Amino acid sequence: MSFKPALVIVDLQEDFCPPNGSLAVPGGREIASKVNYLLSLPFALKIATKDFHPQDHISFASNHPPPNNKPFESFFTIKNPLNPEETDTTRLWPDHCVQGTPGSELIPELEVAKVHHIVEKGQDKRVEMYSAFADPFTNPTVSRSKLADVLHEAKISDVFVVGLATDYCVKFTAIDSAKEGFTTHVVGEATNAVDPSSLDEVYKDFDKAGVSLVGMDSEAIKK
Ligand code: VGL
Ligand code: ZN
Repeated sequence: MSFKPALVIVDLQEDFCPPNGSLAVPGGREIASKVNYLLSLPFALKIATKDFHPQDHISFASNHPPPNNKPFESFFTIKNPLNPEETDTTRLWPDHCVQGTPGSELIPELEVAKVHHIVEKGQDKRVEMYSAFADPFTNPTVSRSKLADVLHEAKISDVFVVGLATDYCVKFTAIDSAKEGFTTHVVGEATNAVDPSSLDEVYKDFDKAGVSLVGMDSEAIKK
């Protein structure tokens, strides 16, 4: 298959960025200049994703009773609403990226005019959906975005993932991209993590999934 790259910019939204984001990732806003540089390159498709939750979303600590409702600290077991035997443990967060709020907007530093498609995710209140492709359940999948269809229709060979956060939505989006059959790369300098101390583990997960971690100067981007 011939080389046809896509750039997927994950969740570069106000709530994930200092100074005012409710779930601000350290250095979140600073990656915009690197993402904009990548947007100036000839990727066949340039896609931005948005975390886009309803106010009653299951990942918000505020929607759970005490004492297990501490943002960042508490965990919750989600059952697949379509198959209660399948469960997943999820971390609870401050309210973030609520549909229609300023926190859900892409940051103004991002040159959004160069983006071909915006993919919204996380709308189903019943499940967490870090991946921009689908929620983690498989049997059956509860919620799927249009991302896989858009990439397959364009006959994309390689997906380059950037954005926020390395250890959550970037990670699961990249791993799902590899599962979808795309040769998948994460451009390290154009991401930042909620918990930078977890990055060694994240990079091992990339390795296991066949996702390559590349630099901004990678030949893979320029070819
Ligand atoms: C994300 C936590 C909760 C992310 C989204 O975009 O990485 N993290 N929702
Ligand atoms: Zn979220």
